[in-house]
Amino acid sequence: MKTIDSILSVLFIAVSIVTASFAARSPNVIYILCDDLGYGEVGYNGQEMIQTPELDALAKKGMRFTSHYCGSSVCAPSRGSLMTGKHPGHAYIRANSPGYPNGQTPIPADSETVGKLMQRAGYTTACIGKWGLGGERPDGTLNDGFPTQQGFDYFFGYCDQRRAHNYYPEFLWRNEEKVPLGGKVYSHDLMTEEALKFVDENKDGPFFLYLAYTIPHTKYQVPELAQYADRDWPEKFKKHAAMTSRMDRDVGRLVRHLETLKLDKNTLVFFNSDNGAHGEQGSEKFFNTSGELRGIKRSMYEGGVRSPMFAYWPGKIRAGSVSDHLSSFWDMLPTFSALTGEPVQGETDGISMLPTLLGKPQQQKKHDYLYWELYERKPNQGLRMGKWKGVVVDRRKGQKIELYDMSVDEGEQQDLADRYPEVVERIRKAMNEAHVPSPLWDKSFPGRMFNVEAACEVSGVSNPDAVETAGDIPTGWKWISRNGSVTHSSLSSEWGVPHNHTLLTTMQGKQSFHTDAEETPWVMIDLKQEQPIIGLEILNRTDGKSSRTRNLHVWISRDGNNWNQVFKAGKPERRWLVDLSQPKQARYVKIGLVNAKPEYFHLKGVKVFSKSKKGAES
Ligand SMILES: [Ca+2]
Repeated sequence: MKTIDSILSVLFIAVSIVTASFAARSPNVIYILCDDLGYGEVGYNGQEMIQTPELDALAKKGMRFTSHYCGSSVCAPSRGSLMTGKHPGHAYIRANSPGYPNGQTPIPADSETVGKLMQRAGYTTACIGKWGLGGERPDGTLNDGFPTQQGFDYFFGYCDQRRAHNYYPEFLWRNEEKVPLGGKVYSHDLMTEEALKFVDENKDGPFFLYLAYTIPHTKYQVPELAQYADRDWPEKFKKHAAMTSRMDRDVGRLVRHLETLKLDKNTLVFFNSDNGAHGEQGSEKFFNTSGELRGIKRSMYEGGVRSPMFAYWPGKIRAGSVSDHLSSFWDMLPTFSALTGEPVQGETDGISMLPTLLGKPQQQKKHDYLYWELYERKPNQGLRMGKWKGVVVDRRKGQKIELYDMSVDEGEQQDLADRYPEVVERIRKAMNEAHVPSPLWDKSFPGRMFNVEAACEVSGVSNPDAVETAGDIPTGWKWISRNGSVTHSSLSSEWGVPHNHTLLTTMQGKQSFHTDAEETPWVMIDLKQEQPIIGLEILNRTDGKSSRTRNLHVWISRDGNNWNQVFKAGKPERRWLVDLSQPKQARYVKIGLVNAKPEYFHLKGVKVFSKSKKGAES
C-alpha cells in the first residue's frame, strides 16, 4: 500500500511538474482593443486633458510601441486583420460594409483566426465586446462569421457595429443567445464585469481574452462625468473624457484582478486601439487626440493608422522599454503562434514580434513594408517602407503617391514625392504587388466600391432588396433605385460628393449628402431609364437636427428639364413614405427643401420604388 502511495505521489509530482512547465510555456493572453482611441489620446503619448493614469502606469511598466499600426483606419477591416493575420491587400474584409446586410459582412467559415489558433493550442478563448465580423442573418439564424464559430468558446457583446454605437443597448449576445437589457445598462460596464468573471472562471488557464471595448467611439454616453463634471468644457467633451477615463479605470481593475489571483506574471497583456481618433464634433482639435500626427480615422496618414499599443508582462517584458519595430495587427496571429508553439494554418502576412517583446531585437525579422487599402468615402492606400511612408489620398483621382520621410517628418507635412521619384516608384510597385483583387470591394471608381450582391451571397441573404426595407412598404413595391445614381445636386460644401452607393442602398448608414445653406437645396437621382414610379421611402437625418428638414418636396421628370411636384411634406418627420397612388413614368427624381431662409439639406437615406408586375396584378 505504502509503495502504491509512493508511486502515486511520485506520479502526482511528475504530473504537477508537467502541468507547471506547460503553464510556464503557455501564458494567458489578454488583448484589449479600444475603439477609435487616438494615438495622442493617452497620457503616455502626451495627452494632457484626458486622464489615463492606469494605462500610463502600465505602459511605463511594459513596452510601448511607436511604430505599431492598425489593420486599417476603420473598424471592421482593422479587426479582420487582427483576427486573420492578413493585411488589407489580401484580407477578406477591406472596409466597413455600408450597413449591409444586417451587421457587417461575415468572415468565411474556413478563416484562420487568432481564436482558432489559441483553441488548438489548448486555450479557453473569449471575445467580450464588439465583434463586427459577422452575426445574424435577416431570418434570425447565425452566419459563418459569428464569434463562436470563429474560435471563441465564449462571446459576450455586440455583433453588429452599428448597434455598438449605442452604449445602452436593447440586448447583447451571450454566446448565441440575446440577453435583453431594455436599454437600461451601460454596456461597457457589463463588458468589464464579464471580463473579470471570465478570468476568475479560467484562472487555472491557459486562457485568451479578446476584450474589445467600444470606448471612446461615439455616441457620447457615459453614466457619470466623474472628474470632468466641473470642467469649463462643452458637455460632449466632458463625456468623451469621462468615457476614456472610465475605460482606463477598468483596465486598472482588470490588471489588479490578475495580481490578486497571482496571474499577472503569467499573463501577457496587450492594450491597443482599432484605428485612429474619430474626431467627432471637433474632439480631435479640442483634445489633440492624434497628438503630433496628421489625420484621423479613415485616413492613411499616421493619425488614421498608427496605434497606441503597449504590452505588459511583468518579469518577461522589460519595464519602461520602447520599441520602434515596424509592426501591425496582422503580426498578432504569428506572434501568438510563436508564443504557444501552435502553427498558423494557411497564409499570413504577419511576422511574429515575440523576439521584440522578449527583449531580443537582434533576432527580430522585419517587414519589407506594411500596406493598407481602404474603400470608404475616398478610397485610399498607404504603405510604410523603412523610413518612407507613401499615401494615396483618393484613388478615384489616380494613384498619386505622396511621400513622407518618417525619420524627420512624423507629422507628414512635407511631401517629397517630386524629390525622390525612384522611392515613389518603389512604393508604387510594392502597393501593386500587395494588392490582390477582392470579390467584395473593387476599383470601379467612382461607381460602387462595394459589391452588394456578392456580400448578400456570402451572408446568406437571398433577396438584397428585402434586407434594409424596414416596416410598412406596401406589397408589390419594388426597390428600383439600387442601381441608380445621384447625378446632380445643389451641393457646394466639403461634405460634398453625394455618394451614389450610400444614398441609394443604405437606409441605416451615415449621412448621404450635405449641402451648403441654400433656399432650395436639392439632390437628384437618375434611374438610368424611364420607369413607372409608385413611391419613395425617405429617412430624415438623425443627428439631432432633423427639424431642419422643413418643407421637403419631391419632383419627378422624364427628361430632367420639366418637373412635376409629386409630394410636399409639412413638418419634419423621422421618415416619409411617399405614395403616388398610381405609377407615374419618370427617369429622374429630385428631392429638396423649399425654404424662405437658406437651409442645409441632409438625409439619411432614400429609396425609389416601382410597382412590380406581380404586385400590379394582385
Ligand atoms: Ca473603430
